[in-house]
Amino acid sequence: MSKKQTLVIDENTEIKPSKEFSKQARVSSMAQYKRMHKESIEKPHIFWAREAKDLKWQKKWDKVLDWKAPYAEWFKGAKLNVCENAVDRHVEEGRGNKAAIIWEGEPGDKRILTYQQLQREVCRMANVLIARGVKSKDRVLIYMPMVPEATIAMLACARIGAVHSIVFGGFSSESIKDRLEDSKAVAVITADGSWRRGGVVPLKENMDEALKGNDTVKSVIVLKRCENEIKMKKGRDYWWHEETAKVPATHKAKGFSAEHPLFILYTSGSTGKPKGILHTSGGYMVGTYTTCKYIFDMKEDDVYWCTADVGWITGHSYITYGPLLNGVTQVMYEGGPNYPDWGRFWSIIEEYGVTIFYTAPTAIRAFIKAGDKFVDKYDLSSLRLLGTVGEPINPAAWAWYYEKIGGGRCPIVDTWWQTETGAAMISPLPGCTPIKPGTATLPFFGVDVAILDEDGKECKADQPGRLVIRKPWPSMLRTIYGDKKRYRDTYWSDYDGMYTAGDGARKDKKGNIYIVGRLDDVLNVSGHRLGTAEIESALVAHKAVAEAAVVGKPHDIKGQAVVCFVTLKGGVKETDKLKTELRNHIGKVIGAIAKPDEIHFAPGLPKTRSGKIMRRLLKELVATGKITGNVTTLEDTKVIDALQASIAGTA
Ligand code: 6R9
Repeated sequence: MSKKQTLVIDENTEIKPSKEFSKQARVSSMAQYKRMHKESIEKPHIFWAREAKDLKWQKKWDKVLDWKAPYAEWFKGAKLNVCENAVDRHVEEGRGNKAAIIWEGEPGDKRILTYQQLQREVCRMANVLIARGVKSKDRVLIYMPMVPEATIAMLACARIGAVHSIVFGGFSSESIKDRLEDSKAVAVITADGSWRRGGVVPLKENMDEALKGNDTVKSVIVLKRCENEIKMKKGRDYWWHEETAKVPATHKAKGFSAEHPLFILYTSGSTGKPKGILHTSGGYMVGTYTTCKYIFDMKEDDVYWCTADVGWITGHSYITYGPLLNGVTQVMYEGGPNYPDWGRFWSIIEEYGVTIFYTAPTAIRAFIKAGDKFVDKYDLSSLRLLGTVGEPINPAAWAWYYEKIGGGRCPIVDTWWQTETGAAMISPLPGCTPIKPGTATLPFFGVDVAILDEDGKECKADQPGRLVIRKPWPSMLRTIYGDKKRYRDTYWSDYDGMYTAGDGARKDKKGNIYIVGRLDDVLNVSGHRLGTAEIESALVAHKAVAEAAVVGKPHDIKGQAVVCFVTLKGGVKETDKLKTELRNHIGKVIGAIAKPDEIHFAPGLPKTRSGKIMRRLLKELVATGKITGNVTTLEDTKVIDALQASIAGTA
């Protein structure tokens, strides 16, 4: 054990960046960070114009920001092509033969795509989409495994001005169906299947089910990945390899306006229906580019790896767009972290010499549980910077990540952000910010963050409140697709002209921000957002269920586990078989990630006299096994005894 590893890390540990790291970083002192942050808040037009100059604009903007709360226009009047910036620009600048994507499939197959090859593949797919009649602003639904073609599909849409909407490969047919209906997609890009922990996820079969009764989708492009048996519908379904063979590998990237829609990504909110978060081109491009440059300190020689899936916002901003806009080499991996064993990630880092590694706290906790022996076999000395995202990281996991993976030498950037924010908002800058377990530390450039109490007053140090952003930022969401009212009501109605994140937070005396967790009915399970209302509506759609309430319970590895309380219809028997059926039913309606950890049958749910389910009591019950909180507003106190007995397993 090295000397560094004897350091005891707890929540009070503060680690300053090393001199070596600071020296080579873009921002190397707190004074420089403060100066730049001040300028970015007070003179956003100057700050962002300077950052945007690194990128290629077919026509320059007339105005950096036009803000009529809650609607922002960034880089107004400009014309650009995001795909041209992520791909062609690097070929033009001499990076044509540099590896853009080093990919490893779960079964062990490997591929490297240079920037030039990526350009040719993207152009081919752009030409295929055009040939299939896809036009600017048309929506294209992508349901793909973690293969380079997922990135190629996204970039091809961006190139022709079509709007991609990715559905995570773990979501079910019914989830796809909802998203197809809401976005009125005209085309779909998918694959026969996807490898996951040695098995095949039947993507095309799920898609076929989702497309039943659909009349907007005219063509489905299918990548051959697992060679599993699938059906191809004549006149609708086309093979990726056949279509791309028919078209040229060149395509001229046209400029689109800066506010041209780039993608829709659905995320969970506090009601049953997922929200289609809409992001646009110019601001999102500048936001993802700039955060990668400063937070991940991306340099020409870096080998960067983000372990997210392109189906989530992290995969959009920090696999597809940000890293490619910065022209780095990145690693992409298809499968599970424990396939064939828990050493897979570390073997990939050793093999490709990964320098920057970005993952989620839930993965870190799972690695700790699996044991150090899986890490010890590998040489991780290429790493120089680590990142986390998705949920608060507990000090024990932080300490293990810092010492065991980072060898006590790599800064950790704990990045707080959301599907809605498009890019990281609160994070250390690795060359200057002192890092501390459990805090995402300070706001990024252009981010004016505050923690407010219910009356809109700023909270004092250490007092928890609601996290808000007081000024617009380039990569912010522009609306909820097709629902402006919901956009205003959800994000902009709590405090005048300010964005409400839905998270509770507190600031310490030094200004470090600690995220306490969601204030709404959104769960964070293994870093994935799930709405309790979505799971409840899936449950009550089952013929045996009369009523259901879903709450989160603290979980060592996942962060939160899903716990359901279910009241059955009269005459239905409470059996274990039915519990299994309900679990599978949720899996079918939403996707496997939503399958609950516990289902409890309850003769009744605790309700207020006005009929509202008192979730706070259920939360307390699952966390502690008891209900001690105020129950005076409860309609029927007898249900409490029954619930406590059911949790204790004595019912
Ligand atoms: C990027 C992403 C957003 C919610 C967010 C918050 C939680 C994300 C975090 C974090 C503490 C961090 N969250 N990063 N909490 N520390 N570094 O995860 O987007 O899927 O939309 O989730 O995740 O609660 O509000 P998304």
